[in-house]
Amino acid sequence: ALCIAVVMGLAVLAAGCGGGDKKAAPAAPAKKVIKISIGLNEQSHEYAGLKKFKEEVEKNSKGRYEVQLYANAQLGDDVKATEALRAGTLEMTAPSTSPLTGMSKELGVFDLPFIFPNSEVAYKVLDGPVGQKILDSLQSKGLVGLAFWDNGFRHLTNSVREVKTPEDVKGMKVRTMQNPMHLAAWKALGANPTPMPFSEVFTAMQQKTIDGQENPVPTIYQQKFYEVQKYCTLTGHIYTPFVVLMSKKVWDGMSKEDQKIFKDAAVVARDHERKVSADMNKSQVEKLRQAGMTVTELTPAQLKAFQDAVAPVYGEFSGKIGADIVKAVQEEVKKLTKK
Ligand code: TK8
Repeated sequence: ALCIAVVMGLAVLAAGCGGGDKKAAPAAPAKKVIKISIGLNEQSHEYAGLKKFKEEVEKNSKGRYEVQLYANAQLGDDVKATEALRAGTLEMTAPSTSPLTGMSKELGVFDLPFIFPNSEVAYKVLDGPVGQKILDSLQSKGLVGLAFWDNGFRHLTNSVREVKTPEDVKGMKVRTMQNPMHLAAWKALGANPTPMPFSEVFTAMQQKTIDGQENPVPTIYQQKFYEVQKYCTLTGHIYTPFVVLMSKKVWDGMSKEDQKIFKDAAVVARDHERKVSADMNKSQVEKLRQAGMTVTELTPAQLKAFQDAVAPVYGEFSGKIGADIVKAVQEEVKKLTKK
């Protein structure tokens, strides 16, 4: 009966049932472990950001925190990992915003096709007051958004044929993220979209249960999608950010100083991650070609055909996302592109 405490864990057991006459040296306070999980692999721009984040947190907390990194959806895909944060069973994750619009409708503004003309404008909106407002909307969902990192402009790949026009995607089975706007956009183009978590995509392409998928160049290259996809068209149809999230339960248990360490680290790492992503976007189009892919750049007229085909998505979804937030982003974009 004495050692019934064993069920309460080893520490209790050691303290309660040990010899008791050895004087233990004052123990150093235990490091607090923060686990952070992502879906991409260790070669990704996102993982480069995580390494920087870890370095910053551990340095600035003088080793009081240990940040453990998990790639390849080891602790769950975007939706599962985010749910674990809400439950308080995982500390951090950095998913794409798109599969989370069921939890927070405001995030859906990024899923409107062609809403950002380029990364610079996207970064300014994401890092400015509108982006902050969207991050704040996560608090009521049990999530604290620390920063937006770069996932990037998404491009179509497939194993069937070269795509230059919407007609070319007719009937094509395209995997999308679990997001209603992505589904609507691909339906509008005449494709046959299938939502699926990221970790299942490679195998689905290999087994040809899907013909294609869409992701930014660094992901297509680093995840070796060229091994199972022959064609890539630089459609750039949607810009998706990553959002660096912490469980609100964990966040609320931290001192103000520690909260600041994490917030600052997410911002420093963001700038590093975006730089790595930009470099990869620059160098890896050529690498995809060298790996045997046919990479197609669209003419402005060809691109316009895609833009026109997906334009109805705005009418269908703006109200659901929140007309005010859609307008706020569009106005910011307009201001920033004028200069
Ligand atoms: C990784 C995903 C990925 C995203 C996707 O967890 O699902 O296609 O682009 O980066 O978030």
